[in-house]
Amino acid sequence: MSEVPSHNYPSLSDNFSCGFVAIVGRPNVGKSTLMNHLIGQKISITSKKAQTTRHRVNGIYTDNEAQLIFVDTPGFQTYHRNALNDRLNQNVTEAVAGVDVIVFVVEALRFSDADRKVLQQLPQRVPVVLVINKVDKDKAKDQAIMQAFIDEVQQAFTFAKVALVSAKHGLGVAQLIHILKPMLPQGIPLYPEDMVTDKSARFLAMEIVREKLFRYLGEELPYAMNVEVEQFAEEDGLYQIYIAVLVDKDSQKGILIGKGGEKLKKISTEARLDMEKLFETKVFLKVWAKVKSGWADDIRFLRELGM
Ligand SMILES: Nc1nc2c(ncn2[C@@H]2O[C@H](COP(=O)(O)OP(=O)(O)OP(=O)(O)O)[C@@H](O)[C@H]2O)c(=O)[nH]1
Ligand SMILES: [Mg+2]
Repeated sequence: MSEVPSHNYPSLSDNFSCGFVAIVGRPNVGKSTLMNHLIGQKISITSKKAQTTRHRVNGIYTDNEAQLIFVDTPGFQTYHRNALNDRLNQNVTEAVAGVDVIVFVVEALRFSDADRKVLQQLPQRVPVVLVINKVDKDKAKDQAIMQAFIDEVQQAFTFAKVALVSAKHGLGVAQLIHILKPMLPQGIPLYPEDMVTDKSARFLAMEIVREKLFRYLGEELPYAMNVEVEQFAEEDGLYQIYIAVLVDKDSQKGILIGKGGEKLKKISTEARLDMEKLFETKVFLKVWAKVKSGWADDIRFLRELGM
């Protein structure tokens, strides 16, 4: 954090705080859904499938007391080893290294070895807030069952605080911000107050297309694909975006395009609507399929994609 004294900035209160909060947890516990609700905009993609998030995404929350810079991370992958998973895990380790607070997310009434392994990766000196998500689930409404669950998780680790939320419904999210604020160092904001992410529109466009692949294609396929922005231009308030979906084989290309081109059309329309909402402008979007085999095991190629 910057050490610049706050009295250089007369418009800010003397005890303004600003800091980084990493959101970590095993795949699919709701980390990205939580971050989107914390900052009030959908900048991190979500889906029912594990390992939706591949990149670190910063979401920025600012009010008149504090600026919280949330770092959404890929779900920590403990089972399968390949170049992509190693890179995802490395992303998580790097993301937690310099933060002020860690938010460790678990799913209500599910605490598995995969969750425990994430806890073992966390650095020693950073305070960790336990966030129990998905408390809207029916079983979680039983107080005795929930208390037993909280006790079980707390036995595995010494948490600084505990919060119960339903990220999907926005429950407990304001309370979580309230818990986090006093845990941050005092300092001036690093970003302008109206900025919600440090990611470019180009990156967000790519992520939105990836989300639609996760939502509209079968179980395995989205993992065998990646997305590349070939062109991104802005003219007279219109965004013109050309995006290639990289697949391993011709057969996958066929599934992506679908009968009569319908699947790809659906993906492209849904993505465009999301982009228009996020960018608050008209978008012309062209999405097409491109065969590039073996990308998930090619470290050099992952680097080219910025992963
Ligand atoms: N019932 C319920 N479902 C939720 C809640 N929060 C998230 N989900 C669902 O859980 C699934 C995973 O959500 P994500 O936010 O993508 O999870 P993630 O932890 O970011 O997943 P990865 O990026 O793959 O590690 C989605 O289907 C969400 O809609 C919640 O509070 N209640
Ligand atoms: Mg995610």
